[in-house]
This record gives sequence, structure tokens and C-alpha cells, in this order.
Amino acid sequence: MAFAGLNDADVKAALDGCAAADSFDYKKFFKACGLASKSADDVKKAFATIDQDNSGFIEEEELKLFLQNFSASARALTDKETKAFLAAGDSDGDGKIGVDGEGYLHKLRGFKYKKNI
Ligand SMILES: [Ca+2]
Repeated sequence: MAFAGLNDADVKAALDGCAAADSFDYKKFFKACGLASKSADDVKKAFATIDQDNSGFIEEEELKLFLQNFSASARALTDKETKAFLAAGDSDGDGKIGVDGEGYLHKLRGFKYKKNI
């Protein structure tokens, strides 16, 4: 089974969609791979895997290798992509992402987030 219980074909499609440098868009990617419609618990588990040093936060270096959690042969994100991705999920401006990935879910789901999960 693919990363975070996602469908292999969906993950492949999501990765294919951002194969070119600087084409990564987290909203597009989360939707394409199915992570956007997973429960908060599943997303939390997925982000816990990305937090490779178990610091409780996803730091820039970990985020840069985000795609490789989905496929070992995937590319690293460019600096530009990493910074944009980081800024999107960094709700308090401390330069890192909370390990639950909630910042992204809030943006993807808007106000429905709390009601639906
Ligand atoms: Ca970490």
C-alpha cells in the first residue's frame, strides 16, 4: 500500500503532475493524491512520517523531501517550492510546520474542517 493508505494510482498521478521543477502546488497535490479527503487522523499519521527526526515539527529540510515519502524515486522540491509550501502550512510564522499538518487542512477545507472531522 502506498504512503498513508493512499491509492497507488492516485499517488502516481499526483507525482506525475508535479514532475517538472517548480510545478509543485500543495493544494493540487493533496487533492490529486487523495490526502485532502483523508481524515485528520490519517493526515496526522502521514505528517508524522515526514517528521523524520521526530522533533514534532516538519522543518524545511524535511519538507524539501516531501515527495520522497510518496515515492523513493520522486524528486526533492526546489528551494522556491519548499519555501512556498512551508509558508502555506506555517500558521504562526515560526519557520516550521506542526506535525499534524493542520495548517494545510484548514486552508484546503476552509470552515468545513471542524464540522466534518
Ligand atoms: Ca522534524
